Amino acid sequence: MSAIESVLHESRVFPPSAETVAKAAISGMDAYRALAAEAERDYEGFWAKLAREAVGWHKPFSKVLDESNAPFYTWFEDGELNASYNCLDRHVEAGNGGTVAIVFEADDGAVTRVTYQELLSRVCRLANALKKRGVKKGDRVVIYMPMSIEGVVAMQACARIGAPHSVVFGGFSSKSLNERLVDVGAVALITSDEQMRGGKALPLKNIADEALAMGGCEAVKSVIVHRRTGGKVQWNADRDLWMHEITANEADACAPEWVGAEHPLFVLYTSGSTGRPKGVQHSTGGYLLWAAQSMKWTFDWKPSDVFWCTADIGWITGHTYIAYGPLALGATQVMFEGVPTYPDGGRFWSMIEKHKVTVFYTAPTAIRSLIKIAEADPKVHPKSYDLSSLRILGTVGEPINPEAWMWYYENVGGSRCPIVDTWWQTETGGHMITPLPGATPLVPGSCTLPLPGIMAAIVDETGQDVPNGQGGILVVKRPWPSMIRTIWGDPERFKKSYYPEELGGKLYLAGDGSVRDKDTGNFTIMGRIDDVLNVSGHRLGTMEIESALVANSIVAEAAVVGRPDDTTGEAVVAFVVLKRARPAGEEAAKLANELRAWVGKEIGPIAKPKDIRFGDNLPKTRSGKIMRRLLRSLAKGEAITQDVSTLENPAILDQLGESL
Ligand code: 6R9
Repeated sequence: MSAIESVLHESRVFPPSAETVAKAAISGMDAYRALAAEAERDYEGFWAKLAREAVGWHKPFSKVLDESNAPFYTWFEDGELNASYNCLDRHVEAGNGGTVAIVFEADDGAVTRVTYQELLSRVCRLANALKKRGVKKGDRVVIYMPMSIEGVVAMQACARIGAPHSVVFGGFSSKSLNERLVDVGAVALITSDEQMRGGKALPLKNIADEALAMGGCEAVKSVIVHRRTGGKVQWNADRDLWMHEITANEADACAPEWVGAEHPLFVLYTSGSTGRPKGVQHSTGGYLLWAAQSMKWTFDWKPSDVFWCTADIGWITGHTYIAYGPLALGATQVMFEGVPTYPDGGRFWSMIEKHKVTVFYTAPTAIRSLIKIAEADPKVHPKSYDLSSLRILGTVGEPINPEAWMWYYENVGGSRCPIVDTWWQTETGGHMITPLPGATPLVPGSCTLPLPGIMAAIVDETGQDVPNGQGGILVVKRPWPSMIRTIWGDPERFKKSYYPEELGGKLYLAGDGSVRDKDTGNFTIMGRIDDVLNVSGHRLGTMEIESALVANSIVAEAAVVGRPDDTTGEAVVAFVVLKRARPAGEEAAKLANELRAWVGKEIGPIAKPKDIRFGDNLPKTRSGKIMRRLLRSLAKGEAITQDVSTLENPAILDQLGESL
């Protein structure tokens, strides 16, 4: 039975305990329904009230939602604010400067704590140093850094001077970094000498040098380097600057640059259904509002909490639930540099114990890999640690299979902590569909119900509502404050991708399939309906990987599909036709490894195909279209039962069915 079918037949329900309900801010389903009804009744009033409460405005807004240039919606447009002021100064001014903002644990276990007061000083120093190098409001700064306090400081410093940042995940290759530097038109790059993960050093600065040398990014005048390991780096004295040197003599204060609510806070690249990644542009006001509010609601956040989100700052989850949401609330959070399996598979559990984490937010892929390790070795089983500090668990990034959910619930949460399975996307800015810990009855594998104010629905290919129990396309019917504003430099692509004419042009198309339960209306996500794969919670476009493969001089043609995988959710399978004869045996294995390494270089290690199959050709219709559904069956090792009568070359299926 597939995971989806088992969720549809899932009969286990876990209502929150009376104690959890009693202590929660949104207490019980009636409280949830009342908020949702308020949003239905007076949509703009609902959001305006939240925006006044959750955000500190330098100049209050008078307009709420403007739909006149749909789908380029604007929110709170005439209001002015600064995200960094909201995340730092506000807490210091309220007398909470001594509260620990970040408890940072390095790969080797060293712990550093930074208070709000210290964080503010560090952000101001870097902001001043950036200004001195000519970086000003509206200029873009690319950040290519490991998980570090300095990474958050860099993001906040950009926000402070109104320079939109674009964080590039440290696992991306020089080519991917170059493409993003060029596309966003960066004037500065902030990086580190090296990144430490699992005891290994990765030379970020060298990769950054390579990216800059590829050209097209001559606008980058300064490269600011954070010294993490002291490892050897190349130095270009005209361009490179040590972060510790340029911040040493700067002032601890830097007046925040007040920006309009619609001023872009950041651009974050994500994969779509074409070969070119999309620069998702977010606003300042609407984004910050939802980062704070969704953090408060979904995690039922309280000042006494120790929050830990394990995502990387290179992804949206690390933006909203590390760099902005927790700081906007004045929370104390744990931040981790390393990997969950180093020095052993008990690292997460020992860190929860050590730092007395109360709210823990991670990805299904991490849980699945830790289940395997824990079940094989009792020493690193969560039951061998004191996890009694935990009160809420969360997951994000991909569907969680009910068995992994149950394991997480019982072994990590001690059958006492609600699990919030949060469905959302880079484009949505924050949580969209998720249980509320003190209200929603939990169903393993279901993200349950939309947050108040989020008008999620399921429609057919023409945009008509489908009844509960019937699968369809997940859409959002009304704009919401933290939504994507446009694709950087490509408004037409924004319109076509997210507000397609086929659905009537007014529905936000998420790109996921979903179904709602007949009785509860709970949503279950069935995965992407476009050419996007989800490998370990990372979004990868099949076209991007295909373009990378055909860029290799020995490859004539390539087609990439996903295959279900027990640990990573989906795995990348590539079908490749070479310009030379189809290789076999050892030669095939050697070439497959070369191509894997090639994709790692072109995009990054996360995109490496798990399985490569060579053929003399690809299965094509007489009109030359690659039949991907056949490739998906072959990738899974299934017998072909589909109609192949339109296939030009049926014999090819036998060849492509063979794994190496
Ligand atoms: C936050 C994030 C978005 C895609 C999304 C969907 C999948 C995310 C999920 C989930 C099922 C969940 N996804 N959360 N699927 N249940 N709780 O992951 O953003 O990297 O843009 O990915 O991830 O397919 O469309 P992003």
